[in-house]
Amino acid sequence: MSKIEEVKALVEAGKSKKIAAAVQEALDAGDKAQDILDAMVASMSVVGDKFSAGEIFVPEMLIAAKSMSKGVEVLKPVMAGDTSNSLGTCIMGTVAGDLHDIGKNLVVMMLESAGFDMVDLGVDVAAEKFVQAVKDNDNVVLVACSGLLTTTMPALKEAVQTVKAAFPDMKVIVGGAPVTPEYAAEIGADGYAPDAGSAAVKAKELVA
Ligand code: B1M
Repeated sequence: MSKIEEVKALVEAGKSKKIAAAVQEALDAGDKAQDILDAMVASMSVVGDKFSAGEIFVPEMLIAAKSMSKGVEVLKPVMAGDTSNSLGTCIMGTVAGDLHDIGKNLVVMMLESAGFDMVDLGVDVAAEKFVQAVKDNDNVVLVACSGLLTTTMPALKEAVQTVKAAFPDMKVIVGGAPVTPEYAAEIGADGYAPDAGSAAVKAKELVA
C-alpha cells in the first residue's frame, strides 16, 4: 500500500492517533501536500456514502473527521504561502445550526495562504455574529460563510442578507457541498467557490 493509500485508509477507519505520523511519512516519501489532502477529502466522501447507506453512524463520521483534522494540521505549515502582503481581514464561519468544520478549516487555511488575515468564528455562527465581527475587527474586506447541510441553506441566506443589510458594500463569498452558483447568486452573495483552492482565487478576485 502506498503512503497516500495508507493515509486514506486511516482517515476512513478513524485512526486519529496514527494519522499525523502517516501524513508526515507520506510527505517524507515525496508525496505532494495537495495530493495527500485530496486523498483525505476523498476518504470523507467514502465515509459520507457509508453513512448514507446506513453502514456507519454519527460516531464513526465524527472519528473520521477528527482523523482528517489531525492530518490537516500536519499539512498546514507545508501548504502555507507567503503572507507578508495582507489583502485585508476576512471573517469566516459555518452558519447557524451547522457543525461541520473541516471544509471551513480548509478554506481558512487557503485564504490565509492567499494573504488574508483570517478571523475564524467557528461553527454554528448566527447571522448577527458575522455582523458583530465585521464591527469588531479592523480592515474587514470579506465575509466567508460555509454551509454543509441542505437544512442550513436558509441560515446561509440569512447570514448573507444580514451582513449585506448592515454593510451593503461588504463582499460575501459562500460555499459548501449543497451550495450552487445559482443559489449563491439568488441569496445575494458576491461569490461562490466549490472548493478551498478556488475559494482563495475567487476571494482575491472579489477584493482586487
Ligand atoms: Co455530517 N452530513 N451530519 N457530520 N457529514 C454530511 C454533510 C452528509 C452529506 C452525509 C451524508 O448523508 N452522506 C449529510 C448532509 C445531507 C444533506 O444535508 N443533504 C450529513 C448529515 C445528515 C449530518 C447529520 C444531520 C447526521 C445526524 O445527526 N443524523 C449531522 C448534522 C449535525 C449539524 O451540523 N447540526 C451531521 C454530523 C456530522 C459530524 C459532526 C459527525 C461530522 C462533522 C465533524 C466536523 O466537521 N468536525 C460529519 C461529517 C464528517 C460528514 C461528512 C461525512 C464529511 C464532511 C466533510 O468534512 N467533508 C459529510 C459527507 C460528505 O461530505 N460527503 C457529511 C470533507 C470536507 C473537506 O468537504 O466540508 O464539503 P466539505 O468542504 C469542501 C467544499 O464543500 C468547499 O471546500 C471544501 C473542500 O475544499 N467548501 C467551501 C466548504 N465551505 C466552503 C466555503 C466557501 C467555499 C468553498 O466559501 C466561503
